[in-house]
Amino acid sequence: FKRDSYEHRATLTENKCAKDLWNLMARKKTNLCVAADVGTAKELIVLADKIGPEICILKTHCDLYPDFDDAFGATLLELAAKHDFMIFEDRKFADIGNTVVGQYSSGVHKIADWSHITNAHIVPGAGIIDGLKQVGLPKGRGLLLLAEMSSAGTMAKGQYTEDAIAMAAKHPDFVMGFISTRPSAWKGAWSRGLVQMTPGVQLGGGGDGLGQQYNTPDRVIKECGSDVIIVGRGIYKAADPVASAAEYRKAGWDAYVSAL
Ligand code: UP6
Repeated sequence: FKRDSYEHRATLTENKCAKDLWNLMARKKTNLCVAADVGTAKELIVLADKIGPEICILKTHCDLYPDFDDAFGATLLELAAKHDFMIFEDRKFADIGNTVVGQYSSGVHKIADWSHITNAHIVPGAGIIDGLKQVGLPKGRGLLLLAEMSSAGTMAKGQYTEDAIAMAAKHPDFVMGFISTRPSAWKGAWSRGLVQMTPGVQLGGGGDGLGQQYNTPDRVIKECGSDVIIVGRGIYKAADPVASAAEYRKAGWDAYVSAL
C-alpha cells in the first residue's frame, strides 16, 4: 500500500479541520489518537496533560465522566493549545437533523463549543450532516462519518460504507473524513483530502470479549490504509500510560514512514 504524505494530503482539502490535522501530524510527527475512556474528567485531564506531547488527537466520551462540568471544555482547550493536539468528542450522533442541532450545540455538554472534531452515524440519512453542519461549520469544526466499525458483526459494510463515501463527497466543507477499518479495500473513489481514523488498535491484537476486534498499528496503517490510529485501553490501562503512548506513537509513525 503506497501512500501520500500528510503534507500533500493537506493540499487536497479545503476543510479547515482536516487541513489543521494533516499539518499537525506532519509537524509533530504523530498519528496517534488516544481514546481516553477513563472514569472521571479529573483523571482525563491528568492523563491528557501527561500524554499530550505524544498525540495528534485526544478522543473523549464526555458522557462517561460523572464530574463533567462547564469548565471541562476550557480546560481541555488549554491543554490542546499547550501540547498541540486536537479534541475529538466521539459522540456518534445518530438522530434527525433537528435533534442533533440541539444535542451538538447545547444540552449538558455543549460539544460544539470545545470539540474540534465530532462524528455521526449515517443511518438517519444526509439530514444529520445538514443539522450538524449548521452548528459546526461557522465554528470551524469538522465531522467524521462512521463508514465502518471495528466491532464484530458491524452492519456498517458494503453498500452502507459506499453511501457514507457518497455523503462525504457532498459536504467537503464540513465532513473531514471517516471512522473506518479498511479503506484500502473500498471500491468507491474518495477524496484523498479526507482523513481515515481507525479504532480497534492494540499491539498484541486480539479482542475484548465484548465484540471489540484489535489490529496492530503497523497493520492498520500499512495494510488497512488508515491515517490515524485510535488507541484506548492499550494506553490508559497500561502500567505506564506515558511510556505506552510513546510506544504506540513510534509504531504508528514508523508504519507511516515505511509506507511512503
Ligand atoms: N470506537 C471503537 N470502534 C468503532 C468506533 N469507535 O472501538 O468502530 C471507539 C470506542 C472507544 C475506542 O468507543 O472509545 O474507540 C476504542 O477503545 P479501545 O482501544 O479501548 O478498545
